[in-house]
Amino acid sequence: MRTQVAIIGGGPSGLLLSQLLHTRGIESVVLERKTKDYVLGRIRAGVLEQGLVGLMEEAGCAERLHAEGYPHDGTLLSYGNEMFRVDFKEHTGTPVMVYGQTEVTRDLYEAREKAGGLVEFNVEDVVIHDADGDAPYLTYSVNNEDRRIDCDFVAGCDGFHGVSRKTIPDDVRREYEKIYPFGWLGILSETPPVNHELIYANSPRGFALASMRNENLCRYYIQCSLNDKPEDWSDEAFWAEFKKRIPADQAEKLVTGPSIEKSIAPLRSFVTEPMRWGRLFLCGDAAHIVPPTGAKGLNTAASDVHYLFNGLREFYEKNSCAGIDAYSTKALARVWKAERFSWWFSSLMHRYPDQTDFDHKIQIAELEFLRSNTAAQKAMAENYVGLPY
Ligand code: RFL
Ligand code: PHB
Repeated sequence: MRTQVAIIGGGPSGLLLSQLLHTRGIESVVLERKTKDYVLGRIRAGVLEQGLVGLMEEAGCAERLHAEGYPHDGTLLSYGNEMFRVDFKEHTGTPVMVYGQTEVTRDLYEAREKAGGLVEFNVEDVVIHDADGDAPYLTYSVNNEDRRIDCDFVAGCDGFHGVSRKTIPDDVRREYEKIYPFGWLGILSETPPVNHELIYANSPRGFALASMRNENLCRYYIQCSLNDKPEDWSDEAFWAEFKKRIPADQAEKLVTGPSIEKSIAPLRSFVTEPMRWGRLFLCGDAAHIVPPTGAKGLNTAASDVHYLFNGLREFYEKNSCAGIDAYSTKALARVWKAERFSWWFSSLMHRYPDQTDFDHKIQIAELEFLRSNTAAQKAMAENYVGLPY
């Protein structure tokens, strides 16, 4: 088989790139290791920047997002029983959109299917060949049958554990990593949100986050130990702990119910450089990971897709390599700013195992400065709603 762009990974990055290329008549094939149901079963991000909303519009996939998503003009930050609001609309003129990654992925799959786009599921043993030459190709198997795709370019959209990043030779690739000494235990429950905007809570017992998907579906998180397992936490234990970490007046109005999903995610900051090797381009989690504080993971994947899509368009429509040559530098410049913001927000809101009383006082001082300082709120709001592409 031959295509113009072979895309490894049928998560949001790979599907969005494929659909955007389709709008410009550029062919692609998506290879996905899992089944569609498995991909759609993963509960992940919930907050979209306007940049991603714009890309979904450009891809012709934003109808449901606009009908069912919730624009949020601000967020709440609490410490103990104190709480204040950062107004995104006032400081940046822009809201964020609450709409789950699962729904984004579902909309993209639907669009690819409608357009007759090829997505191969259950692919195994994908190997990228000759990415540093002019005629790259992929080999892989489906149901023990060997297959090959020849292409002009390979987009590595295969997440943190994919094959793409590791295809870049060790002497070319440089990795930067920070592991955090805790995880997030998240639950999904069919209950009304405790508040109409998100609450990020710094409590003496650790971080908590009240988020949502719709008026009867909540996503709540608490900071937990890396040794914890989801089955160690009964729903009752989760709710009891969550209530202790948010302000008392919020805890009082919290509606609890059975969890319909419960999982633990470790927190990591990670960047690989460069994001291009020959005709292979890395996008999204394949190239970088952020801790979820600030909801930058999916949104940073989207900005990579934007730069790569425009680079490929320039290649096919104007016969110019300028965009693809600039891809890694442009993408990384924005990635590092999202890394900085996620690291800063994580450091501000979590309880670290080796944290002293002094360190805690500094966190509270910084929260109080943020509470009272317009410039600090504006800087936070600009980062939260997403820096320009
Ligand atoms: P994805 O979503 O990981 O998709 C990659 C796809 O590639 C497939 N794949 C392969 N396919 C073929 N061959 C191979 N060898 C392959 N290896 C892997 C995988 O099956 C998968 O379908 O990466 P993508 O598209 O770059 O999208 C990035 C986002 O998913 C990610 O940044 C966010 O979900 C991060 N993230 C969160 N971000 C937020 O903004 N807010 C959150 O609350 C949030 N929660 C999370 C998260 C990431 C998590 N992970 C990765 C463990 C919670 C978790 C648990
Ligand atoms: C979510 O709704 O899953 C979510 C929202 C905001 C974050 C992280 C996760 O910062």
